[in-house]
Amino acid sequence: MGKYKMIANALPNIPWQDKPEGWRNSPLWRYSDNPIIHRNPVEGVARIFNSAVMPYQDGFIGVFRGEQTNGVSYIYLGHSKDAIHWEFEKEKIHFVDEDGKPFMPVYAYDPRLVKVEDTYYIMWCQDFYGAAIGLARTTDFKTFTRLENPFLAFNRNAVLFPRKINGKFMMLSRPSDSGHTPFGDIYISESPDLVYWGRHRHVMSRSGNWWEGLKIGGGAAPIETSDGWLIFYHGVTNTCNGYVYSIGGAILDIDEPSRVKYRCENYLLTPEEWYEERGFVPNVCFPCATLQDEPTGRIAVYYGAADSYVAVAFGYLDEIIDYIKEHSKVSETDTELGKR
Ligand code: BMA
Repeated sequence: MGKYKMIANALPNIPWQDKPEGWRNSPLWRYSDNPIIHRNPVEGVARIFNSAVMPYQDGFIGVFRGEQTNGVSYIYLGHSKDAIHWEFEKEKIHFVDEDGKPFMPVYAYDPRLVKVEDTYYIMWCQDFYGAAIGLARTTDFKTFTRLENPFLAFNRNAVLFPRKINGKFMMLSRPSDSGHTPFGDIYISESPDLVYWGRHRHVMSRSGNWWEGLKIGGGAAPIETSDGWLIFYHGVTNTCNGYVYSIGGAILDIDEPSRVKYRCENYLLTPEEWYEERGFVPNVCFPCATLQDEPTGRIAVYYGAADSYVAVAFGYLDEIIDYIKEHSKVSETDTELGKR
């Protein structure tokens, strides 16, 4: 029995590797066989990265950002027995609209995958006369019903919470522009039905910490714990050689998640390995999903690396929460309700 509890299922087949001897400076350590997805994984797809996975039936399923050889990103479905070796469907996901008519976004990237009650939801970035949030639901991973644009352009990095809070769907998002967005803070919005969204509140802004001083954005779906919602997000700094994307951690209030309880002033992972530092876009660790096993407190974080690969890092819930608390630095704009 750990110090903290996560409200999650047992996942005895979670991919796992013990912490390497002498590992320091983070409660997350990398899988030694990273990256788990290499270049040219599917015919017509040059790179798969920034992708989300989850347990499904007797194995795992995932939605993957596949950048085609023509440079346009779409979402591809992948299956795996062990969440490390993945097989991808050759055809990109074909959505239908709510009337059952085919719907193909102009482009689709950075998908997240979240199960709320009995339905799986995919959130991604798509064109709505500018970069905006795409949203679809499926119950069988065969029919994907795209819901109408939940938010106005310009917005990205949408992540649903895995359960309703006070009877409402909750979604993190990051208002942006349509380009490489040189700003950005995390907000939350609620909805009774995934159609009408409101009560928009500010969650947290980029901070004075160098690694997240330019912009931040939601990453993996929040994990419910006895201490609040644990989130892994991305934080970006600007250097003389371009942006650097690191993984940060914070804990949000369980009933009022626009309030940040703890926020780690240190990154949890920053580009250090060749597959993070070198690639189509160098220096990117971009978290999009986690797997977790309640009884052991094990967490596997899935992240895109250098816009070229998918990689995995591991950690224990107790160590992650302790580390975030030990290094927590919250500002007033973090802890307040955020409605101004
Ligand atoms: C962001 C997004 C991500 C990407 C990152 C680094 O704006 O487009 O998909 O990983 O830039 O290129």
